[in-house]
Amino acid sequence: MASLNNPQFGFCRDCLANQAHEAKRCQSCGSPRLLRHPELYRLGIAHVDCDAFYASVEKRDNPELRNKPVIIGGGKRGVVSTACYIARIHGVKSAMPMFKALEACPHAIVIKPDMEKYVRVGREIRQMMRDLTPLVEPLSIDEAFLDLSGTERLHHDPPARVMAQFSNRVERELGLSVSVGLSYCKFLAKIASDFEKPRGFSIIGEEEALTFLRDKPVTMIWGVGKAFDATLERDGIRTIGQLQTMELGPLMRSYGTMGQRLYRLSRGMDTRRVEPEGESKSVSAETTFNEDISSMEELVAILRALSEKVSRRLKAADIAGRTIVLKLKSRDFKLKTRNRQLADPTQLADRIFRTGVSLLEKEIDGTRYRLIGIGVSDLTDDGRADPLDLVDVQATKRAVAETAIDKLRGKFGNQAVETGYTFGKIKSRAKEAPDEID
Ligand code: TTP
Ligand code: MG
Ligand code: MG
Repeated sequence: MASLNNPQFGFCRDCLANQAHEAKRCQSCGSPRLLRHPELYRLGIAHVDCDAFYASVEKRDNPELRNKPVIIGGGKRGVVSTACYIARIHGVKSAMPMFKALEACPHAIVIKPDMEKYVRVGREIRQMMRDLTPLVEPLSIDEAFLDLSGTERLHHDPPARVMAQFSNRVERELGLSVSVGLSYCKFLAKIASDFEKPRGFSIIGEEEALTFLRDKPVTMIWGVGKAFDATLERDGIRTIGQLQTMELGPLMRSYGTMGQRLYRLSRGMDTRRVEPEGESKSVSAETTFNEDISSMEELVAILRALSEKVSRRLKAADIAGRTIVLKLKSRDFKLKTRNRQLADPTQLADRIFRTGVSLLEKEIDGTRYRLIGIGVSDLTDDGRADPLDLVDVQATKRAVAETAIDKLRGKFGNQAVETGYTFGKIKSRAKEAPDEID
């Protein structure tokens, strides 16, 4: 039947059966969740975002919470991290002060965030994404872009069907729901995923992009935050449709490079690629001194503390990186960066530090430095970090020691253990005292 290949007829999100005509419900399973779109089988860029992520994880793990309003938050800042969709009906929102949230929804159950658990679940979801394509670009703990264009032969299915199966798999295997946006570019895929949350699947095609965007607020454009929105308001620009009527030259004269972005995105022109993790991001720490420093000994002590800070962040996010980057700024504000690639990704302070020291050694020539920083890039979370070194027994011993120190710090706090490098050395010169390191 030719009609089955006609995207207008679409398929059922629940049982994936092709639909033979424009019925309201699936002809096989009766589900109303049908996907139809003229470009259904041509679009390959998806954005996935979990629904009420932290709250959904807690509900999954405690079924008694299922039909109750749940707020995740509290802790030091006393704000809402997220609220389940039941609590949202009462007006509870992310970032709201907890007392306000409880005014709006007094019977809500408040749960402290369990970040370790959410990071773990986020990784499980990401792994399922990577089963579909290597081109997965995480944006945060609960969302990512996927580029599925060109995977049709691998999956024997177009991206739309692959993504529907993906969201079913996450529900079945992880007990969580996601919303999917499918388009031809990142900008519109991200907008689409937010469209019919929760359990949504929205499609924005190339043909409809201009019309779709016309009446939307300029704040929908990536990069237009509060301050820039105020600038645009001052200039009388409120909708994306207005930008569609403006030429590139005047926009760039008024807003510089941002003008170019306004010009392109307002017209649905977005050629940004989906960049898999590790290509552009890094984790780093740096410090500026009160007085410039030229001595190796003092710089090494600071480098150790910074390496530990970077390592703590990597460990907390459960990621590792392969390239170590040393950054130095001299008294005359000249910036130097030096980097070295390791054989395996690391998250160990010891390896970051030792690599940093070997890079630093070559830069000690009497130059007075005002800033030092150390970072790790080429990030990955694939679990291949820091294999025990069979050749360098000392390195293995240090790695084991570091794991033990981490455990102590986990129990007694970061100040419980100071290493020989940092002990008592950095308090005088560094602007940020080492005990400020989180
Ligand atoms: P979001 O994806 O923005 O929100 P969400 O998943 O809770 O809900 P939605 O269905 O609208 O996507 O953020 C993901 C998680 O990040 C969220 O569950 C909690 C955390 N978070 C905060 O801690 N503070 C915040 O202000 C926001 C927005 C999110
Ligand atoms: Mg979310
Ligand atoms: Mg999100």
